[in-house]
Amino acid sequence: MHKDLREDVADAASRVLDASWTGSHTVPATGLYPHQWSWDSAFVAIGNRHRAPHRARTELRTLLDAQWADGRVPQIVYDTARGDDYAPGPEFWGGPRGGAPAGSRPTSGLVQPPLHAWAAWLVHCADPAGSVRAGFLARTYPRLARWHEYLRNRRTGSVGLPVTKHPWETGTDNSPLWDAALERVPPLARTPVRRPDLAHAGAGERPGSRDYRRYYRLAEAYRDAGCDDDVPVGFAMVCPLFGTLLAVSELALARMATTLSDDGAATAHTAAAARVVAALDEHLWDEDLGLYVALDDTTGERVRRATVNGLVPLLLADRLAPGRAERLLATLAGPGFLGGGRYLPSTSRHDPAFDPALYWRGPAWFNMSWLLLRAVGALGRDDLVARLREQFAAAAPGGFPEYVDPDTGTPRGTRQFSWTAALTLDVLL
Ligand code: 2M8
Repeated sequence: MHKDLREDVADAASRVLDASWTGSHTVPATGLYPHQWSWDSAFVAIGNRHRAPHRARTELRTLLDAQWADGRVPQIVYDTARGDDYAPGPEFWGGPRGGAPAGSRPTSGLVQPPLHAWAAWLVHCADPAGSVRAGFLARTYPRLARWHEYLRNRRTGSVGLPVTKHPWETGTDNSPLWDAALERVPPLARTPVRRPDLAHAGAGERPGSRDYRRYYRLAEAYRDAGCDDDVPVGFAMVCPLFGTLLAVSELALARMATTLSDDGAATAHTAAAARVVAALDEHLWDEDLGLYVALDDTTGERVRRATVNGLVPLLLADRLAPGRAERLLATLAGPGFLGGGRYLPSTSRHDPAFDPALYWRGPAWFNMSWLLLRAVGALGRDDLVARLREQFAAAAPGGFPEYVDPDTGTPRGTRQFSWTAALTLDVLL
C-alpha cells in the first residue's frame, strides 16, 4: 500500500479508536456494544500499542480491575454511565459479584477467550521503557497468572482442556460448532428477551430469536447456580480457538515471568502450555477435515464441523504433532477457506450451515484473519500473508465493519468496529 494511503487509513482507524475510547477503556462499538468486552479489549490494546501504548496498558488494567476473587476475567464489564442500550444488562447479573473489589463496575459472570496475557506481552514489547516506568508487568502479571489458574482449576474438563459454559464464552456465539449442544437446551427463558442489537445490525446478520432464548436460558442457569463451575448448566464445550489462545498466552506468561526474574514460574507456564498443546493434538484433531474440531465435554463426542476456530492452532505450528501444521496450511489455502473465495470465512464454505451474511456462520472476521496472519507470517508463507492482508486493505473503505461477506466483501454487522480498526492498524503499521 502506498505510504500516503497507509497514513490515511491509519488516521481513519485512529479516529474510530478515539471515538470509542471512554477514558479508561474502549467500547467495541458505540450503539451495539456500549460496555467493555474482555477479548475485544485485548485486540484493541494490540492495535493501540503502536500509537498510544499508555492507552493500551490502561485498557488492559481497567479490565483486570474487574477481575473476580476467584480469578475469572469477566466477559463484559458494564459501564452504567453510558446511555446506549445492551441486553442482557447489569441488572440481569445482579450487580457486582464474586467478591469483586468494592466500587468496581458490575460484570457478567461469563468469560471470553484468554487472549489477555499475549496482548499484555505485545503491549509491553512495543514500549518496554514506558512499561517499566508504569510497572506494567509487575502489576498485571500476577492478575493474569490468577486468571489462568482459574481456567486451570475451575474450567479444565475431562480431556485436560478448558470448557466453555455458554456460546458467548467462545467469542464465536452462533458458530455451527455449538448447534448440536444448543439443540438440547430448551428455548425457554424466564427473563424476557430484548433485542436492542437489532437496531444496529440486520436481523439476517445476527443470531435468531430461538438462539437468543437458549442463550438467556443458559445464562440464567449459570447465574442462578451462583456462577459455580461445579454445577452443570447444560452446555460444556471444548473449543480449539479457546485452547490455543490459552496455550499462546501461557507462553506469554512464561516470557513475563522470565522478565520479572521468576524462572520457576516461567518453567511452570511453559509446561502448562505443553499440556494444553498435547491435549489439543490428542483430542481435537480431525484427520478427514484437516483441522481441529470442538468436543462436547458432556458426551465426550467430537463436533466434526470445519470452522476457522479449528485453523487457529496454526499459531502453535512448531509445537504441534508432526505433519499437522502442513495439513492446516493446506486446509487454510483450500477451497473451503481462502482458496474458495475472496476472504477467510468463519465457517467452511463446505459446511452445510455456511451463510456468508450470518455472523459466525460464514462472514470473514478481522480478528480471525489477524490470528491466521500471525501464524502464516511466522511460517514465512508470504503468499498467504498477502491473501489475508487483502481483507485489511478493504477495512477503511468499508467503514471498519464488524465482519464482511467472504465472497463479495460486502460490509456486515455494525460499522466503526474497534477491533477491526485496531487490527488494521497493527497489520498496516
Ligand atoms: C459478540 O458477542 C456479544 C456477546 O458477548 C453479542 O453478540 O452481543 C461476539 O462477536 C464476541 O466475540 C464479541 O466479543 C462481542 C463484542 O464485540 O460481540
